[in-house]
Amino acid sequence: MERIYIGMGSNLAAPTQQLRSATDALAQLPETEWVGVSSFYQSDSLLPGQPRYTNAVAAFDSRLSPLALLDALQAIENSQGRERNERWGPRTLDLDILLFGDRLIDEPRLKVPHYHMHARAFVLYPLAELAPENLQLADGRTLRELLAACPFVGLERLA
Ligand code: ROI
Repeated sequence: MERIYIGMGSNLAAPTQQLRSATDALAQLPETEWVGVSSFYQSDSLLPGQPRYTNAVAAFDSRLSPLALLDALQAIENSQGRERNERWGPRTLDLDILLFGDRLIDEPRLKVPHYHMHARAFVLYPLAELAPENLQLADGRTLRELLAACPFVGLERLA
């Protein structure tokens, strides 16, 4: 079993509901033991002109392979109405593999740790609710160090 962290995001069609449905779907993945989900956080889109996002992080232990998990995540995205037209466009549901145990994966379909997680408050703060602060990310920096360099600005934690 490897500990996996998934970043979830939505900015269309009732984002909070989208993340709740996605959480339920993740908790039912085969060969997987559920750990938990963070609080939900709202923030402005990094790209102007899009609705605000709701983001959260989920954690579980799994025996699925990384690509089998990626397929399962894309099936969940599609079942929740994800349309893949413009890159970085608004979306009903985005599920990203942030960390997969301590693996470094560099394949055409999948790069882990996730590229942009190191500097995004809407990933790091929910991750910190679930992961130990001494968790090491790819380049050897710890979650604690990344949080220290990433102010809690523009994030609104939902009740
Ligand atoms: N902005 C926020 N706040 N949350 C996201 O998940 C998110 N995802 C994206 C872009 C458009 C970069 N902006 C985001 O893909």
